[in-house]
Order: sequence, then structure tokens, then C-alpha cells
Amino acid sequence: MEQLATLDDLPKNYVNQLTESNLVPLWPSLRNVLPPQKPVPATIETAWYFKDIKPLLLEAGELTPIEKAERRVLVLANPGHGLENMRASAVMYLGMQLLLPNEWAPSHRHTPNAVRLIVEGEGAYTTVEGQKCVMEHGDLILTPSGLWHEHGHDGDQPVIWLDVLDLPLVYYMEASYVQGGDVQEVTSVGHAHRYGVGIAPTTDFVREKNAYPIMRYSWKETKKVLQAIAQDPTQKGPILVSYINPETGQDCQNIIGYSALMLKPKQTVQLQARSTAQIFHVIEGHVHLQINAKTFDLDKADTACAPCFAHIDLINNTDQETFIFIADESPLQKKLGLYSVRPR
Ligand code: 1HN
Repeated sequence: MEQLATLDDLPKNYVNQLTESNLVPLWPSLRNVLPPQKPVPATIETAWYFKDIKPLLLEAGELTPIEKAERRVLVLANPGHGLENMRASAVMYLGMQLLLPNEWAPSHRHTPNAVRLIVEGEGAYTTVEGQKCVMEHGDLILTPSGLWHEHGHDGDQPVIWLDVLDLPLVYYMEASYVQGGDVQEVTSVGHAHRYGVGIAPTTDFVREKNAYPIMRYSWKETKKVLQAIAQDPTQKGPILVSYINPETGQDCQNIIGYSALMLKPKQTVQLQARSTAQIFHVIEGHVHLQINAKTFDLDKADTACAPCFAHIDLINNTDQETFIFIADESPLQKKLGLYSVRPR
């Protein structure tokens, strides 16, 4: 492609006249906004290790009372986007949140969608629109856009979870805001127990119409399914499940997609290059992760992020099963017609 003229190729006087009228010439910036063949992501391959995060998060528990934090979170920020912008990728926000015994993170609702992936500790719960969801290790709990949610803790040890939000996108769209509310009345239990083995709750032969039929996806159940798939001799390719809305078969949320991958002992999985950035978080086990030219050794509770069109190899060189939670921007990209896959 032809090299284009730069701003320096124009007379200063002309450029000043443009600026005074709020005008900008396109051609000096055209190759930046439209790079050839593939995007040039700001997202850098980055890993965040739980052994670094946990002591700092517990210290935050001593330094800042929950009343002064509302949500006590250390943000996993991608240096490629500038740490202060609190982005893991262009669309995804990641944070590690701490709730101590007897603490309460008050009810609010906001436009960004959130999920929690429980990392450590027992006894905490999230109430989402009246549905009380207990938090157990590896569970995925949705707090979709516009739904009230609050966190409480009846246990006796710190509880830590990973928050994933589409905040960077919603903020960029100037669509991000929050409303505070009162303590919610608990009206039901937020669990997938009403769905399973191809059945769905039905009243008078009419299927329930609920935009978010499952609020809590149990890790115990998800792990059983992955292990069953691993035993299936006809299974080809990676052992992978998607978190879906069982009423529609679509992704469980509108913007960010969630899945869980199992690596058998000594298994290597090579992912196709995809148009979406991706987050990897180890639920159980260990993975040697190669993203483009970088390598990371991730243990339980560690998290990493990969830019779009990355070459990604997940290598389990241990004798144990490994389970990895994955978040990506594919629901958004598919809705916008921007999603693509390139064979390696
Ligand atoms: C939020 O509402 C929570 O409810 C956690 O736990 C992290 C980060 C940015 C904006 C809202 C929560 C958040 C958040």
C-alpha cells in the first residue's frame, strides 16, 4: 500500500487554519485508524498472578473499610491501555474483589453487565434481582445490565472473586451509570436447578420467558459435564463448553461471552486466531500459556489476557486435569458482524 503524506508535508499556516475551524486532514492518520490486514491492538499479552494480588487485596481490607469502598477491588489493568483506564482489553474490565466476614456491599444497579467467577473462600452470596446466589469456588454468577445486585458474607474467612465487566465499552459509549438502592428482599434461589438434561420450567404448557433464566452456573455441575465430554471416545478437538441462556441457546450475556475449557493431563490445545481479545483464568490446575511470543505459567487463580488474532497454545504439562475459564468479546463482535476466525 502506498505511503501517505504526513502532517509535516502540509504548510503550518494551512494546518493552523484547519485547527481553528475544528477540521482535521484524514490522510496523515488513515493508516493508523485502518491498518492493513489486521488490527494493531493496544491490548498487550499480560498475566496477573494471584500470589501477588492476594496479599495486596487483604491489605486493602485493613486499609479501607467496605463503607468507604462500596466495592473493594484491585483492577487487573492492561499496561497497553494505560493502567489508569482500567481495561484488560478494549471491551473487558477485570477486577479481584474482596469481601470479609459480616461485610455487606450495598445494592445497586448499573448499565454495564458484570459476572463474578468465585476464586476463594466460602460463605458469601450475591443477591441478584431478589435471587440469592451462594458463591462457591468456580461458580459463574451473572449480574446483567440494569439488575439490582448486592453482596453479603455469613462465613468466617475472606472471600475473593474475579469480576468481569463490559465497562470499558459501555463507558466509551457514554452509557455508563449507576443507581443505588435498598436492601433487596430475597424471593428465590439463583441456581440452574430448574434447568437440565434438556428440560425447562413450564407453567400451563407455556415456557418461562426470562431474559436471564440462570443467574448462577455451578462449577461442580460444569466440571462434571467437562469430565463426561473428556470420557467420550467420539469427542474431537478441545473440551470446551459455553455458558448459555438455555431458553434461547444464545450466549448468557449480550456483550462478553464465557466458556470453560478442560485440558487433560499432558494435553496441548492450539486455538485458532480469532478477532476477539480473550481472558484466561485458571479454575483448577496449571497451564503453560503461549500467547504470540510471550509465555506464562499460570497456577490456580491466575489470570491472563490475549489480544485479538493472537496465536495461543495452552499446554498442560502436568499429570492433573486443568480447567480454564475463558471470557471473550465474541457476542458483541458477532452482533456487529465483526467476528472472524483465521486458521493457523
Ligand atoms: C460493580 O458494580 C461491582 O457489583 C464490581 O461487585 C466491580 C467495577 C466497575 C463498576 C461496577 C460489583 C465493578 C462494579
